[in-house]
Amino acid sequence: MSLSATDKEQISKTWAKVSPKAAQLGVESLSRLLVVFPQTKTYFSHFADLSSSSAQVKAHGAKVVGAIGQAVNSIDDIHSSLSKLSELHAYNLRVDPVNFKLLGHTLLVSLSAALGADFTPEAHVAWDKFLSIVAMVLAEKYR
Ligand code: HNI
Repeated sequence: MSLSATDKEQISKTWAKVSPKAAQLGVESLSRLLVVFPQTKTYFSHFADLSSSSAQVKAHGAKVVGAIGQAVNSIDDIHSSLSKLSELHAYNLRVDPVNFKLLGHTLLVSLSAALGADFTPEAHVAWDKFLSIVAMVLAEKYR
């Protein structure tokens, strides 16, 4: 899968709109992940509080979206941008790759809520493709 020039334009245009609220986007998508797919909570059993008001969930959501922002800024080389994180998730955290797709889904929902009418079908397909690539790159060190 690869992103077309139009996809890249859509992503940079919509990212410019949501990036000032990146931390909020992060906590919302992570909170949705933990509520909608509660099996994902197992990876965060070391967090004292898993509610959306949890300082740990907020901090972690901000980190995740920070990495998404870096990948957006290196859209022509997502592999290099996420290479260290790919190693961390595969070798240290051992997160089952199915979960990357679940987070991709909750990120899409949060993007849609944040962008409203600007989340056009063209923006939607671009982000869906982009997040699938992110999920694939994060899982590529597993075997
Ligand atoms: Ni993920 C740590 C980015 C999906 C479980 N994760 C991070 C960090 C970033 C990050 C950034 C912080 C690294 C550091 O401190 O050096 N994670 C991402 C991205 C995605 C993703 C970009 C997908 C879009 N991570 C997931 C998923 C799970 C997950 C789907 C589990 C359901 N991540 C973790 C855990 C940690 C983590 C667990 C360590 C948290 C901690 O602070 O102990």
